[in-house]
Amino acid sequence: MTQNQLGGKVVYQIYVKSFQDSNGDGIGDLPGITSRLDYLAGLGVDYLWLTPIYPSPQRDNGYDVANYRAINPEYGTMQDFETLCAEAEKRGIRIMLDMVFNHTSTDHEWFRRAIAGEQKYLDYYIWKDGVPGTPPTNWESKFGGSAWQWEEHVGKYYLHLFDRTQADLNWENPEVRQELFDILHFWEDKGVRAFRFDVVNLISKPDAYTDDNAGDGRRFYTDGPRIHEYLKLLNARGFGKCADVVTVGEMSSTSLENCVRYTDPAEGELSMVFSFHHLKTDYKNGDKWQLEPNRFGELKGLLDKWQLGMQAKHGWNAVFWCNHDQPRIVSRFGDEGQYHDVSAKMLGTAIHMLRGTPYIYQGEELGMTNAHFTDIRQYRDVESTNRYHILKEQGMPDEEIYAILGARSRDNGRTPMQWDGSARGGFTTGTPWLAVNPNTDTINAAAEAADPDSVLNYYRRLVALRKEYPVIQSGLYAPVEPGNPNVYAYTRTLGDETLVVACNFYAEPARVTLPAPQGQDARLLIGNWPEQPFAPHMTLRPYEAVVYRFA
Ligand code: TEU
Ligand code: CA
Repeated sequence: MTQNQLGGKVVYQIYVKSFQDSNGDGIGDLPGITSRLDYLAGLGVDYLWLTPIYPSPQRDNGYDVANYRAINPEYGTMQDFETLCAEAEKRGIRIMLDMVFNHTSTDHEWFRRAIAGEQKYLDYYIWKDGVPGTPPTNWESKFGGSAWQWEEHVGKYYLHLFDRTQADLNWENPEVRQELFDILHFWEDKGVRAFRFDVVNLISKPDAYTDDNAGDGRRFYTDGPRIHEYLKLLNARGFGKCADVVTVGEMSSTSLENCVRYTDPAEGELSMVFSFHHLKTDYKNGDKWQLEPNRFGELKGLLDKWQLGMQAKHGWNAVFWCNHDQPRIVSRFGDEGQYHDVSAKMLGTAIHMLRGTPYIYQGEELGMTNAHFTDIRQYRDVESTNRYHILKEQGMPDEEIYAILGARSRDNGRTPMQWDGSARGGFTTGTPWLAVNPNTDTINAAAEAADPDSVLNYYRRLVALRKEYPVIQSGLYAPVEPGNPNVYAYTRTLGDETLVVACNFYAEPARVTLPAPQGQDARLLIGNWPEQPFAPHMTLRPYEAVVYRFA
């Protein structure tokens, strides 16, 4: 698919476990998704990215895959999957599957046969000599603790960049690569034409394993030595033969230079990438577990840098605020109180007018907020529960830990979808696997569908505008007032058409100076406050967003 075509698409992410339960067991499932397709078609989205749907012990909610060619029985059957695909297709929607190819669950047959001593499968993973208690290097797992686990049956350590039940695959081994490409073929034979590749820039490990004296080890394996070679192989052998396949790589701690190469069509690697630099401007010293007010200037600088850098060199961004690993954006950069709705709409505007392919994460289109749990027993996420214990051991008082988890835990983004105002939000008739946010009584799809001024109806318009205006799909991006301390503004230009976008990120009125193309009329395409006419010097109201089109 060309970048101009990608610019006309919108992807909706479904966290399967939390979207819609159909059988009362408290766990979202595939028939549940099928039952909500009309809602998704009404939003106007083109692709549904489903987080992993495969059998898994669920230590990391499916990112620990035990079998890549089947459906987790909790989520349904292969027949349910085929029904979902067919019903989606009737509505012009395609399914995007999540491929976790950096690691498998230690419950996967390959790992089991490895520890049973089969050499073929030992070579599927990364083993290093050592003695118990002294790991081969000081690398840290992204979920806390060492990245190495002693395996007594083998008498060696294996590498796990994530949980100890997520063993890293050995991409150096051509048999491993072929196995993974064959898995893509299996799903392509079922008609799947879109894939998201989990942490795919971590698959190429260094030749030598040495201590990292300046960090957690990531500099040795992030965008690793053979990464471009592997992605070219993945493309050529895995999906390159399918026409119109769409791929997105999740890139952990990556660089702009690498992302240009990952997505330039001439390189033959991926369609687009997720990068996360713009979601770390409220981390202190890069540490997610230390709270700090958002550095707005840095956020703007990063958005400008990635928009300009990618467009200058044929790169293509996935543009987004939210996913299942991030807190809710309205709680983070917006307002949960009096400005809830306007701030949610402003944040949506800032993303949806950008160059790239926008992603909407379930519930974002409703303005869903963080969960703010206050008891560790309410948390389910392995990263959050690990961190709780680490902070506790450091002597941090509970109150402080809950303030951190309440702002940063991945479970904030994972509470069940709020379909209606009933106690369980219409998500389930049983006990939900993770508590429903009590604010489902006011923030929910049923109420918002009935309110023309809701966040949901605003998101519908944002999606519809992208379909209608080529300038949104493929116009050139240029920053406006990069030094403005309160307003993020930019233009998009295509031929003699110009869009002027301005977003006030604060609860106080803010001044902005906007460019006014000569001899053309300005029309407000969308805004989140009662309309004010365009002027070169404007005062934006709290969290106001405006998009003017000059033509
Ligand atoms: O996440 C990769 C990743 O590095 C982060 O988003 C990570 O979860 C976060 O930084 C921790 O603070 C992907 C998946 O999206 C995530 O859900 C999985 O847990 C992870 O890979 C392992 O498969
Ligand atoms: Ca269920």
